[in-house]
Amino acid sequence: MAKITCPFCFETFGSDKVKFRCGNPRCKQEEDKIYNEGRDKRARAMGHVFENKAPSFLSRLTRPTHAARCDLCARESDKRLCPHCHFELSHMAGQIDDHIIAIIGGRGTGKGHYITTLVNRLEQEVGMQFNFALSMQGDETRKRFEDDYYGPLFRRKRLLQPTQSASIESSTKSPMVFRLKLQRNAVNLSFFDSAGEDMQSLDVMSTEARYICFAGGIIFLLDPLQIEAVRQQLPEDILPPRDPSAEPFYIVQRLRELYERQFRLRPTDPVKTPVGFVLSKVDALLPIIDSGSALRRTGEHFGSFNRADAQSVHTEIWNYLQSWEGGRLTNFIKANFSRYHYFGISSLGRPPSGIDKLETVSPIRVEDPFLWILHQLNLVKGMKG
Ligand SMILES: Nc1nc2c(ncn2[C@@H]2O[C@H](COP(=O)(O)OP(=O)(O)OP(=O)(O)O)[C@@H](O)[C@H]2O)c(=O)[nH]1
Ligand SMILES: [Mg+2]
Ligand SMILES: [Zn+2]
Ligand SMILES: [Zn+2]
Repeated sequence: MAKITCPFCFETFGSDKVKFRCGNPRCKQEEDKIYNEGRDKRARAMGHVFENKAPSFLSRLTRPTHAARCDLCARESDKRLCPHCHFELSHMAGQIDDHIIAIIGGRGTGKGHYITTLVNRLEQEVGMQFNFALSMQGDETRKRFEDDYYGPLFRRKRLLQPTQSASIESSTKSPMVFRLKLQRNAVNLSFFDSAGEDMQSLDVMSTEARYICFAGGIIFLLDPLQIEAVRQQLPEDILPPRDPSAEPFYIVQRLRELYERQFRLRPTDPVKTPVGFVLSKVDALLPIIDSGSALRRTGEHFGSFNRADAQSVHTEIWNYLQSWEGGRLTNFIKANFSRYHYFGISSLGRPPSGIDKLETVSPIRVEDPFLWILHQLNLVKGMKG
């Protein structure tokens, strides 16, 4: 029997235990207490929830329980729910691999813009180069991605709003689920966009951002515009206000502590989850970095992860961090994480100018960290370059 781990409450259960939600608008609409409980939602009528009553022995053997008949109206429904929290599971949950990708980092480091431009790149050029097909799973994901990410940035050409803490906005705790079709197989990717606000304390992180510990890969954004040595070299009008809570060094330490707590790591055990440490907003750095910098060209991953190119970015970013932060960040990372890589990206391609509409969105290297994680998960090949 296939096991499913719910990407909302992280309980694991057999696929025969799933419940269903009736999709017939004329069937009974009822308050779903279990759904509301985990989400601090006000009562609203939703489709009737029912169990798949004793599927026949034969049908169990021949096919997984994809759909079941409603006990009230007899209409078939394929909306499968986690039995513990009533999260709507993706179609193939339990049959294809699920990977959780957590995007974390302090307030205003650029996580929201990153996810939006990454998905857009994956749907376009990168998708073509790798023969990927990306699709969204479920109405919640489609609506949220359109309303909070794609719509504002690409249709209305506006900057995104700060993400609300998961303690007041429960959707922050929910993943956006994508299906990625690769050349030979398909996987579900659950993207979690965290609120920088929730990264400020270990207790909040461990309750509101528990998914981090279940992640198969972490994209950790660092804002270079919060690094003092960088601020001194750049014109003031492109600098965001100082925010000590976005300080990368402290958030990296909290991430480490989170793993120690959750998995009882000893101080000498490294975190083994792949973590891409990603310098965001590198567009703003172009005036002060080397003219031969790798950040001025593209990653050239034509169907496989370009390791040589990634290595040159890694070394370059390591060097910058070393000279700006004096080694405390890079040394801490080296001592505490065993699979990590440095990257540099820009989602917008140029510093946004105040309240105006964005003229263009031309991302730099946003796919690099993501492709590296897929490579770490053995989903895409690497090439020496
Ligand atoms: N120069 C430059 N600025 C950027 C870029 N991406 C984001 N920003 C700026 O950073 C601000 C914050 O970006 P968000 O993506 O909302 O940051 P976040 O990490 O999601 O922040 P929280 O939701 O508060 O955790 C934006 O309003 C932009 O002003 C970029 O690629 N280049
Ligand atoms: Mg955000
Ligand atoms: Zn659940
Ligand atoms: Zn019904």
